[in-house]
Amino acid sequence: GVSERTLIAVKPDGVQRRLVGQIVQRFEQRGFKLVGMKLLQAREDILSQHYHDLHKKPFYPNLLRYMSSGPVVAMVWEGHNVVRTSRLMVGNTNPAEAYPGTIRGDYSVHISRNVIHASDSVEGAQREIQLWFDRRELVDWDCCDHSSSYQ
Ligand code: YYY
Ligand code: MG
Repeated sequence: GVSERTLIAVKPDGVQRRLVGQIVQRFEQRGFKLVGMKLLQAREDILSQHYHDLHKKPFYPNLLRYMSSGPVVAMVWEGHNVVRTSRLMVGNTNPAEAYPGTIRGDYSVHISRNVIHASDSVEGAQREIQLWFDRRELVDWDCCDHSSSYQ
C-alpha cells in the first residue's frame, strides 16, 4: 500500500564521498516520503543483527569492518511499493552488474564499497526499521502534494 516503508542507509563510503544529498534527492524526486533520518556510527550489535543472514560468508568480517569504519545515514522512506522500487533505484549488489542510472551503477565500481543499503522485502524492511530506529524517531506527516502522486 501507500504506507509501505523501507530502510535505506548511505554506507560509510557514500558519506565520505559526500553522496548523501544526491541520494536523498533521488528518493524525494521519485515521490517517496521521508519519515526518519539520522547520522550515526553504527554499533557492532546493530550491524551483526542487520547482516545476520550473511555471518558465514567469507566477506562478512570485511563487511562489518567497512560498515563500522565511519558514519552511516539511516533513513526510512514511505510510499507505494517503496521496497521494490528502491531496490530498482539502488541497482545490483555488484556495481559491475548495476545499470547506469541506478545509484550503485552511477556511483560505485566494487561490491565491497557499493554506497547504499536498501531492504529487500517488506518483512525485512519492518525488521530493519525496528532495528535501526526507535518508534519515536519516525514521523507521521502529510505530504501537501499527496494527490499529485496518488489517486
Ligand atoms: O542487499 P544487497 O546489499 O544488495 O546485498 P546482500 O546480498 O544483502 O549483501 C550485503 C552486502 O554485503 C552487500 O551490499 C555488499 C556485501 N557483499 C560483499 O562485500 N561481497 C559479496 N560477494 C556479497 C555482498
Ligand atoms: Mg541485502
